Amino acid sequence: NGVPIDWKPKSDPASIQADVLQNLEFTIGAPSSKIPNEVDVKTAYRGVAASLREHLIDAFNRTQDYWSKEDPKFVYYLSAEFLMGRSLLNTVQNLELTGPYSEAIKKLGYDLETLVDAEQNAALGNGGLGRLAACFIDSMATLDLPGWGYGIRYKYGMFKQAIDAKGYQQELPDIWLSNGNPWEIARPEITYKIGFYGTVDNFKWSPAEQVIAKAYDNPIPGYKTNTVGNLRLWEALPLNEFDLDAFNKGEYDKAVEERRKAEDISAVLYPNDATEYGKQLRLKQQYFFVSASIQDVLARFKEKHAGNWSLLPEKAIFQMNDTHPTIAVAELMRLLIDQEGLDWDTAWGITIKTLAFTNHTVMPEALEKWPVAVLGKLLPRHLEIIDKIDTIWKDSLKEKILAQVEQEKNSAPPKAEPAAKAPAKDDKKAAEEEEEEEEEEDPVEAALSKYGIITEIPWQKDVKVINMAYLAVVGSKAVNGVAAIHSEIIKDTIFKDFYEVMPEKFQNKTNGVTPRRWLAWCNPALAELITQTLGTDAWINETTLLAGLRQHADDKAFQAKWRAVKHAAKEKLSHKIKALMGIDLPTDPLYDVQIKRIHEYKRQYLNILSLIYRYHQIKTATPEEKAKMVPRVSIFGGKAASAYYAAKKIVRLINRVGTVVNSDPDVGDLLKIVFVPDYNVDLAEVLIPGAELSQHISTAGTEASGTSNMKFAMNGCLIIGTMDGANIEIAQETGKENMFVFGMDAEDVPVWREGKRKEWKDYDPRFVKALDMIKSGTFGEVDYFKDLVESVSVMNDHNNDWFLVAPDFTDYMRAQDEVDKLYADQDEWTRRSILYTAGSGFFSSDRTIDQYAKEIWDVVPCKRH
Ligand code: 26Y
Repeated sequence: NGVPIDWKPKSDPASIQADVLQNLEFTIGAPSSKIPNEVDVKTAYRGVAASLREHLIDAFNRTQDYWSKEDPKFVYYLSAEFLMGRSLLNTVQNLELTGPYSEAIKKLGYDLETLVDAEQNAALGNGGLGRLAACFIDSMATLDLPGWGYGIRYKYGMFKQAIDAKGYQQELPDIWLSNGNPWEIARPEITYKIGFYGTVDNFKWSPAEQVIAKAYDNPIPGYKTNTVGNLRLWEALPLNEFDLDAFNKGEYDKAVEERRKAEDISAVLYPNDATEYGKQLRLKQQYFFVSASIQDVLARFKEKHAGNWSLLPEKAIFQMNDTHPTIAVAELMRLLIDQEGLDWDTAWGITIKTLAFTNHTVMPEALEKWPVAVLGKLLPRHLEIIDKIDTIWKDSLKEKILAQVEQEKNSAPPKAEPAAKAPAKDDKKAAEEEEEEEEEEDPVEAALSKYGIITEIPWQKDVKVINMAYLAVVGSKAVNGVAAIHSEIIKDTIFKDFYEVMPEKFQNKTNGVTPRRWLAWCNPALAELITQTLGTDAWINETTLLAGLRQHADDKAFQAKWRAVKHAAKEKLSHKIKALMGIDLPTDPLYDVQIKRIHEYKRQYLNILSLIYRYHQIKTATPEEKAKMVPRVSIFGGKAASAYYAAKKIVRLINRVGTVVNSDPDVGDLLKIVFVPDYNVDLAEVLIPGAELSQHISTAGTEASGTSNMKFAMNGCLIIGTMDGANIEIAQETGKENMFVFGMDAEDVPVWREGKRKEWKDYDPRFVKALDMIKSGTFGEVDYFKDLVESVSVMNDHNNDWFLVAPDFTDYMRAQDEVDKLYADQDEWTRRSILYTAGSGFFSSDRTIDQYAKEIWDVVPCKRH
């Protein structure tokens, strides 16, 4: 029913050209006298985007209509972050309209690449977790899986990073909507009320404050399919726009106060990617988007299946992306009980079939724990619900525990648990003191307390917190880690007790990345060579076909072509850096790249220390020795969280070293060190194709997966890395002998931390030399870098060098020597490069999403023809 849609946007170059012109005038409002040649590039981009939007909306509406009619089970990906990057190229490519659009754009006097560069980055995410969500919705659409992403339409995304003349990181606001957003569809008619604060009386919540959530839809085109999925983002608005009364009394601030307070909720992305930011506004954001999303899903469900709530788990599953959306457990319960009138048990039975949870980290500081006082004030009814979940959950374990305690009484005393991470110094001390004071407890209660969703933090007596990860584990049908090793580690550490009582819930879903954006679209020359070689471009959706490259790896003629493509990508990268920073980079040296958030655990420090030593070697080398050295360009990129001082010092150190090395005439082209400011998705799209070596050197056991490692591998970039996260699986697929593997394993790390550190005095003389150079002022700012130096060189402090920079240094240097040696043999290097791409098929997010769909979601493709 409805109006038959017979108009369809046309796809031939002439029609596209006419359509762009029409959009420039009537959508954008450019004066016809200036069209097309006199409109600026940003305007031209908007005209083209508006035209493409018609194609998108057409396929979007047809897809959503079809899904609505077929009523399949949907997956809803709840994520506080979606790091989408730019859309123009991805849209035109996924819709398979690049040919005609390029031609039409040329006829209008522009070129596609220039317009692509005019787009602002949609950076509504911090790093890996947010970009993963973006890859996932791309794959969902490509696989025709009924699914939507749900998140927040932040007005300001990830801060822009500038590096000042002294090498400091500066944070600037990301005003990404200043040129409009042609890809979104505002839905003023789709709104929900979200309550905060207030009181609960006899289970009835009366919020003291309410805001409106307004929907914006972002069509997500699949590749080689008619399916266009949806990313629905919520904007916060006031219930009452404007207080005219106050305005008339001359109280202008008060007149807009409610609006400002509401708009604050969706104003900024928290630019923190691991350290918990226990701010009330963050919890407000989380509840805001979770409540709006669940209300939205339930409203659609009711339209179709009014009253039949037991059917909900057959029609919907919510995937919670880390702890950020886990208030969903309590919100779904609240809506089912308080609003729909279900009893507790029925609601709980539905809830635990309708939610699933992904963990992305074992770092305790990133696992959100909300103080009961904070959550109870903001969401009093939810606190009641969580409290009851906690009680029932622990009750359900009592019998088991009782039996266990009895058994333990009769056998040996239980062994101590390994600590996931030492708490910070003061916390540690406090915890020990507290341990001493502790009185004898009821053994059953003591054993049960490990399972508590609501707990006391040991170092802050009497402060009760809600462990959101535990709430999610209890309230979900499935819990997964993001790489094989990580999924094992969470069962042994942070969720050990939970795993023991419900092992069937725990799964692994190794991450993946979309081969469209991260190979086919960002590296068209390599894509073309692959297609030629394999005789088909089917690998873009069937990445396992890339394995077909293996048989060409030894072919010298093919190697030469492969090398030429890589060299052209290096040139493109070099031009980009020249344009951004004014630095001239030679293109013959080895291009070595480390790009990711700046973190102690990711160990950019290890990388720069080795480069400092390399600098020393160059300075002291004889001309003969110099002639034998392998020239290298080392590129860093990444943002430090604004309050993470150690990370900021590392940024500054890299920049200081770069300044000194790059201007030292003794060094010449043997070494260049570049810190590219404002690393983001569109820079990654140039950096990754141009890289020959990439560094994934986290302390073993700390990086859950990593996803850029997969992107580099796809683009034929060799990896130097630890046996951590997805590196392990990449090594399996590529051949461990082809990777520069070094450092301690995840099992060795706790052993070293616990005991060996204390006696450890085996500093590598090269490590000592590098630190000495910092200490003696080679890079200036001796005082500023003092604690950074001490953090890896004073071992008597239990917490120092937590990430094992010093003990892993020697093996890292050995691996780096191997890198240099291999680079001198270009045929062998190229052979390996080919093997990386050939072995990367497993790391497509299509594979990951297929596994989620089959093993967790129970969602099947629903494709309109
Ligand atoms: C608590 C809050 C401050 C917070 C905000 C963002 C905590 C964590 C994060 C983001 C975490 C993140 O990006 N984790 C990364 O997820 C990737 C996708 O699974 C992994 O590949 C990567 O190893 C992990 O660090």
